[in-house]
Amino acid sequence: MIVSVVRITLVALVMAVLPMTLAATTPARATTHAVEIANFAFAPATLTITVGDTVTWTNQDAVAHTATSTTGVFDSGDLEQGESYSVTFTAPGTYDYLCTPHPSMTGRVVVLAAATPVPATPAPASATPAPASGSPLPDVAMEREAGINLAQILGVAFLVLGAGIAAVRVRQQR
Ligand SMILES: [Cu+2]
Repeated sequence: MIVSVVRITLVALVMAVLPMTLAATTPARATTHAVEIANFAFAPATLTITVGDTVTWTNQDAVAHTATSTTGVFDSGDLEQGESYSVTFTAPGTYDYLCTPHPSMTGRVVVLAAATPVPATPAPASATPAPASGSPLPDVAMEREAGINLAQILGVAFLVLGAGIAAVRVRQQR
């Protein structure tokens, strides 16, 4: 009876650790996308990104512009020539924005949900931004993996400790 409880606990522990391992093997690669503000226009006017990505607007004009969400999600305030403003998008959706002093200047950021880890229908090669030839993998992604691995190790150590305490209790009850 008690042994079967311990066994169930161990199975539960393994099931708790497995998703952590899977998550660590498929790290999301956050990207930064540039939108130039030049000649009273946003370029690109429509930008499609993935959740977790960052958009950086940079004003090239001598006149001050803003990147202001039409739904109040973000507002750069006045960007003088050469100034930049960044927003990291954490929720999927369509984000329309405009320049407050020049409302005819409009733009849109489409934020897609994170890519599904199921590789049943691989995306066409053209959809993947081609990395510059010979460029190494981004350091950011590697650092991120290392961070998750540390968390995993701590998590497993914690769970093993818990299982050990459970085993000792079983022994005491006998
Ligand atoms: Cu403007």
